[in-house]
Amino acid sequence: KKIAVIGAPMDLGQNRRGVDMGPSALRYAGLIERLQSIGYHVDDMGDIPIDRPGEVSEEKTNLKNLGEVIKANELLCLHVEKAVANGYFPLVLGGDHSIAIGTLAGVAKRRHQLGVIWYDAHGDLNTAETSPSGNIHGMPLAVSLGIGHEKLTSIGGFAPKIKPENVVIIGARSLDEGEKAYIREHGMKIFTMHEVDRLGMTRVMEEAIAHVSNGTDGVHLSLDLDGLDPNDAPGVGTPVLGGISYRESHLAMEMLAEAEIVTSAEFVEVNPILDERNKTAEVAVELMGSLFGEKLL
Ligand code: DIR
Ligand code: MN
Ligand code: MN
Ligand code: MN
Repeated sequence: KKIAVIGAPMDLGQNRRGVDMGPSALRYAGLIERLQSIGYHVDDMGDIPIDRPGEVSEEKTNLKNLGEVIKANELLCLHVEKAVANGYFPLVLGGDHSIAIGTLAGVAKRRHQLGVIWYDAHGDLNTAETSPSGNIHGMPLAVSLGIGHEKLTSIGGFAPKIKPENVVIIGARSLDEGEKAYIREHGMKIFTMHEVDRLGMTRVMEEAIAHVSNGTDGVHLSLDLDGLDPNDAPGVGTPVLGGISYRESHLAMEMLAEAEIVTSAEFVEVNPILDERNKTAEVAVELMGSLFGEKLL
């Protein structure tokens, strides 16, 4: 099996600088060697270029850095699609979560019934109208579902990329009003922290795996490190107390590995400036080890 590692050092989808160093932090934490030691052929494709804010001309909207975010995601889409076409498992390193727009666009070009696991404290289901912040990192799931600014939803040349019935959100504990309305309206599958506490991660993952495997032709894991508890993953821009533990997250990744359903993944929102001695990147690399089938014995 072959993995294509693609860095997306994007920090323009939110307010905290430093998340653009996420790909470096993940590589420094030993990502490439870790994947190789499990037995994969790993091609590190390096990082896609990201413009500085204000470089790309923009129309006036309340979407921060819209032009730069569009340009980077169009490019990321091309790289991810090419990786899938060449038989690679695309592993995208963020960067803030706005890069999921390009990752999903690229994967969805090749997988028309894509299942998605959204592991996050947030729903990322905002639009320009519902967003309290104007930050595009709070919108990538909505955009991929075909709702939001047309210039975002049309990235890759088609919309929508995914269907609400093929998505499961895990770890949510901070949802804006517009996001709640969308989830209710579409009956989206969601395991908030209440369900994680109540059912336990084993049952949550059993149900989540069954849900995203049903009638799909691939499963994408979009893992926002802020889905984890800030005690375990402090280096994130928008931490929320009461998150998924390190152990629960390992279990979740191990169950995904056993189920053999995941066909693409991204790990986002690692911000080394806010971190404690690269702890969050190290946690992310350990979770990737489990996701890719690392075994103790
Ligand atoms: C908030 C924060 N819901 C927003 N979203 C984050 O700005 O839309 N997503 N942090 O990961
Ligand atoms: Mn090679
Ligand atoms: Mn997110
Ligand atoms: Mn989040």
